[in-house]
Amino acid sequence: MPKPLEQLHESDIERKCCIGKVLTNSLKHLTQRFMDCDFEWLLPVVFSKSTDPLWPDPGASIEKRIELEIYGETVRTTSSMIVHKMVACSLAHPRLFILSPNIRIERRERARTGRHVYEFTQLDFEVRDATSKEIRRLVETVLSGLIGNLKRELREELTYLGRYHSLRVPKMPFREYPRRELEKKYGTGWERRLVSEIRDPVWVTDIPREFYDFEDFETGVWDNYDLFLPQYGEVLSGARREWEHDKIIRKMERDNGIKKENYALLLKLAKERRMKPSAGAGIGIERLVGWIAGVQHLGETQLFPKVPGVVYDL
Ligand code: ASN
Repeated sequence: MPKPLEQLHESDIERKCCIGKVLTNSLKHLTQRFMDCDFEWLLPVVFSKSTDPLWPDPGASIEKRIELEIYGETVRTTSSMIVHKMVACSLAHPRLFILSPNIRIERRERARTGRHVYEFTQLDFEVRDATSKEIRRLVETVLSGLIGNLKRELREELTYLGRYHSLRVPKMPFREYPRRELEKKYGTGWERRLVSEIRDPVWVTDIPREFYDFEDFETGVWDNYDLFLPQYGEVLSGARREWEHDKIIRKMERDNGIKKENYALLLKLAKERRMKPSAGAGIGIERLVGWIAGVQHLGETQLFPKVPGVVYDL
């Protein structure tokens, strides 16, 4: 289990500093690539009336949703900036990204999965009128470029972390697996099997989840995608989005437990036809860096670890 900074020995701190270098270089590379592709860089929000419901989502396991009152209004801490991204992309910036802190109070049983922390950062981005395929190609280019760059610039650190030789630049395009095929082959436990068998990042498409991902009501196919890393699992999820009012309403009503009043502005904009088609994704930074650095627990990528069920001083 990751320890807080003040309890680390010298060699642990040295390792932490190598991981820190991987983090800094990754953020530098990723943000630069997005800016090179004409994306605007937005600052994150922390409190608002609308945040990601994280429901229904096969991967979600939230112990507590944080709601509090400010100025006589109920607000929630950001679980993802999906609603803000869709609105910003429709009304202002056709290409945008954010380094967004997400708070997801995961069940404490997830302390030892090594793959969950209750505060993390997403590089979240959205592109007006984009197709899913365009987003996937963009991600592949950016990630392959990142690995190549880190192997050139951080040879010493990656060697210290034991990752220089095992980390390879993934070949493009990455393989794509429709979720239904994986279910046929491996059953409901497909995620674990897939992650243990792959040697390079792969896409999984058509995953039933939250109302904002596009679903073809005729075929029942979802136009969305997750990126899975060998051993580490899901590092990104994204989709083409819903933008039509009636469809969003239908999905919210179907999703038992979604409070429409929490999405009043999104629904109003959709009703007024001000929401536009877009597609995007969010990259989990700690998961990406954790895979690159080869950590046992994602808390190792954080100087102040946020392990489910554990609250340290800082
Ligand atoms: N960032 C994700 C997306 O763009 C949403 C999420 O984090 N749940 O689809």
